[in-house]
Amino acid sequence: MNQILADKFGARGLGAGVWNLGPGRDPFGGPTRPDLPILQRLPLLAKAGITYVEFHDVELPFHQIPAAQRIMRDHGLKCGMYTPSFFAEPVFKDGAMTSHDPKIRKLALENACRAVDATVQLGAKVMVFWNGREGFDFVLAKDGQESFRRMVDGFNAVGRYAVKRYGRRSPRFAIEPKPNEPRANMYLSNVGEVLYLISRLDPKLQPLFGLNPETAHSRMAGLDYLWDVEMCLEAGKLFHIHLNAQDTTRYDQDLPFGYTEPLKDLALCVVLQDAKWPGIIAFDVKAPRTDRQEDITDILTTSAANLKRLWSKALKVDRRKIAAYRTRGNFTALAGYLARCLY
Ligand code: GLT
Ligand code: MN
Repeated sequence: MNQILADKFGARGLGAGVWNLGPGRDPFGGPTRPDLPILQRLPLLAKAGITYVEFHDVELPFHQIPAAQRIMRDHGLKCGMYTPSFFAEPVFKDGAMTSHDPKIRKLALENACRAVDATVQLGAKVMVFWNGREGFDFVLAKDGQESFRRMVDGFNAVGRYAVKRYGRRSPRFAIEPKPNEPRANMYLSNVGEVLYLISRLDPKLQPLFGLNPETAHSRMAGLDYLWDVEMCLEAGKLFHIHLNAQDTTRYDQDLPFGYTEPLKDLALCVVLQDAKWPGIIAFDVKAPRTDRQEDITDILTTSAANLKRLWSKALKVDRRKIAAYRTRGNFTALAGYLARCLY
């Protein structure tokens, strides 16, 4: 699998988060499987064909990095990205960088800086920020303009820390948009909003900031994921990618990549191939509650198999035909051509 990706366009391999292999909790019920210790999940990820693993700070705290690195070395794993968890702890219940409480904003900044150190220590090139609790459930609960300024100040402060401490070795920061869940309304809800935020950061730091668009998050908002990726590419801001699937606009499902909209996923592969995407192809999927412990990696092997199939088919899509359909304005026929390539 990884060879196919590498041979054909230089992508560095497949990624997945340790949280993808959870114990099957959902908002209405507790675990359905044993909660595997994080370090024990690493060999499973490797066995499923993953070469780049992703962690939150709460999953891999700084002092456990050496232990993780030993296991990673033994299993041929590298770290694809690291991310501070600004959503799990009660202290961040009303946001981290956008909290009203300056002490909480300070704590968020300290966590983010420690996550920068961990990212460097783990040799990852990217640190992700997901906007988990940044947002509001009730109108006027926050002053939107003030919240925006707090995010600008927060991201600037993290960027300044990283540059001061690591200079050109600083990781890059990929902000991951999501429209809602857990908050009713989340700040940085879509790609356009994040691009706007980046444009308001300190110009010297802007090159360090980009995006991590996720399939399900775009589709939850009723937006087209491919256009979101194309916008990131056009802006030179596609820093990371989280692929999965989503069954229309409802709660975040993190289904296997390629499951719900394979034709659009085929088109995504075409765009990534043409862009010569040099990064990791990372899945952000969730082993469903109904899968048994021994089947917990099915979600990853299914995603990887779907990607492999779609990737090979995308290589055969005739780009000249696409251009001709575009020129003639035969868009329905173009859709038919893509379907022929797929089925
Ligand atoms: C959380 C979220 C994901 C993010 C993770 C990184 S956490 O699971 O649903 O989309 O990528 O913080
Ligand atoms: Mn994600």
